[in-house]
Amino acid sequence: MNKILSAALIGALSAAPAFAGGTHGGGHGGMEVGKPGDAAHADREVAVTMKETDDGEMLFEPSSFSFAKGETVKFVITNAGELEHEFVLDTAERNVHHKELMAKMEMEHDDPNSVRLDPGASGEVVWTFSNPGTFEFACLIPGHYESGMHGPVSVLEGSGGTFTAGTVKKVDPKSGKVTIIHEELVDLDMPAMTMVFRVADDTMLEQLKAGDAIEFVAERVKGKLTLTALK
Ligand SMILES: [Cu+2]
Repeated sequence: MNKILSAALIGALSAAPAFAGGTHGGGHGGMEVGKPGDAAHADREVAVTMKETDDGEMLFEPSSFSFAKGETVKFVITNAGELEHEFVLDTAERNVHHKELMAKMEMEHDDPNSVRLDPGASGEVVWTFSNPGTFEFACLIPGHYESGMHGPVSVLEGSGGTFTAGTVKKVDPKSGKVTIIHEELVDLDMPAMTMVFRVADDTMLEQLKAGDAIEFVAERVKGKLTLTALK
């Protein structure tokens, strides 16, 4: 009897979160992707462009992001296209679910994790990435996600390491390595020189090109010098 009762209870309990997950709590309190940030205390500002291409694609530029856990980012988003677009930050799972809802009904949001923009308009999302993981930015207007409007946001476990200035000399996507001419690496007790680093996440490579002035955190990960955060 007890067993049957607890099985029923577990059934009821596990059904409840699935149902609750179907509701639409964008931006209220804590989300997995983080929480609304304070623009006055943003750690950095990034420009994002939304547009369509001549061959029918719709896209974001840049197409991926990588941040350190705890960073507050001010996204300055411009719709350079001829259609309405939106920028939504969330988990990929929630974006897919949200997209399905939007395909069924006309929805407009005013949540802090998103902004919807008319052609030619600009807007902002200020967001604190409080949890490590891989998240997603996307446009959930029907058909737009499928046309290319989504990309990964990697939030790397912040080490609290010291940021060091450097200049990118070379990016090698094949080997997953980047060569940086850098200042003294205080945490690693290394003088200024040019060195090859691995990256903690491949999306970091997409953000780097030769000649870029960057600030980065380098750590030994499994004995190898690795970039763990980037500005
Ligand atoms: Cu769009």
